[in-house]
Amino acid sequence: MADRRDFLKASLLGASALAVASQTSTVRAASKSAAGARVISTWDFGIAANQAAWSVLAQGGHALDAVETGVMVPEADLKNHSVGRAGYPDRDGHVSLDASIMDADGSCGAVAALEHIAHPIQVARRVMERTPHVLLVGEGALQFALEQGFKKEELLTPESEAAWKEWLKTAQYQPSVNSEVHDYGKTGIPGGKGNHDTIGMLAIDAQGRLAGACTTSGMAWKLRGRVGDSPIIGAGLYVDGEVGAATSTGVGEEVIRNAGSFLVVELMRQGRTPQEACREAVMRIVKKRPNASKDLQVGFLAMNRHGEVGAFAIQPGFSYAVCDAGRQDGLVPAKSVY
Ligand code: SD4
Repeated sequence: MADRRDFLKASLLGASALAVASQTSTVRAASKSAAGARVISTWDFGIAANQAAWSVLAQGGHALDAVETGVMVPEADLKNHSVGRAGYPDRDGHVSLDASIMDADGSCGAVAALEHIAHPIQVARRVMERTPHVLLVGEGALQFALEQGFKKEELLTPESEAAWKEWLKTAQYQPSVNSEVHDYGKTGIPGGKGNHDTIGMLAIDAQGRLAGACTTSGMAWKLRGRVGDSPIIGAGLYVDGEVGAATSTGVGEEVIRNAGSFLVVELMRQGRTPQEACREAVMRIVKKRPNASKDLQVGFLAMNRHGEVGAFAIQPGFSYAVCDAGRQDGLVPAKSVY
């Protein structure tokens, strides 16, 4: 009897050991197929977004699919008031969204001032893949999204509406270009807790393919029709498979003025590391507008074609999330001018 019990016990142990072994080999197989893959994104909400992107990369998936999947996480997050659904509205109470997506070969698509569609990044990808254009805006972007089968929804949540009404009480209806500092930052520090804004995500997959995505509700309480850097290819996002990729967060007007993400990629092309390139692009902004820069935040995030990453910001507080086969929840504080 004892022999039989021992035999059964040994068999069960063997079976569970086999199950563990086969699980381990699945994990190993996944990380083997994901070797060299990496995804990075702006701010701490990037951790959850990266994990969604990683679920694509870990299966050996394409960087473009990974970044689209990843940024849909904050787009759907009702607690996030700066990306997608539940984003803070413009001065007149309309939630209007900007997004762009770009592949390593220069294919790209974007939407700006898009209302009523919860996942603008998906519409941006459709612009890229199903039209001869790069950027659709406003009513036309909405019309295209509806033709593509996206659902028209009210994106203004009661919480965002209440925040907007609170703002109206004291703002005298004046839009502020740097609302992250003055209006919704509890600490008053740009990039501080409660100040998080755009998600820009860059990925390299196991086959060495780069891609990027960027999505935002833009500046809170902006003028109706205002478009930031995020949907402007070369400003809020740029990818060149031969060199690297860059994205930005912060005051979009400053990034557009300097063609920021394009500049970061070009600097990497000239031999700068990702961090050096981000720093130089930040310094370009500061040099042109030294006084204004004391009170505004811009952060760049970059990845080169070898998967090396770097970032730099004007103000302290900017951080970025990193996820690869070694670590899925890394958060790195970026260096800054001040
Ligand atoms: C914009 N860069 O619309 C975006 C949003 C942002 O702090 O990051 N705001 O300008």
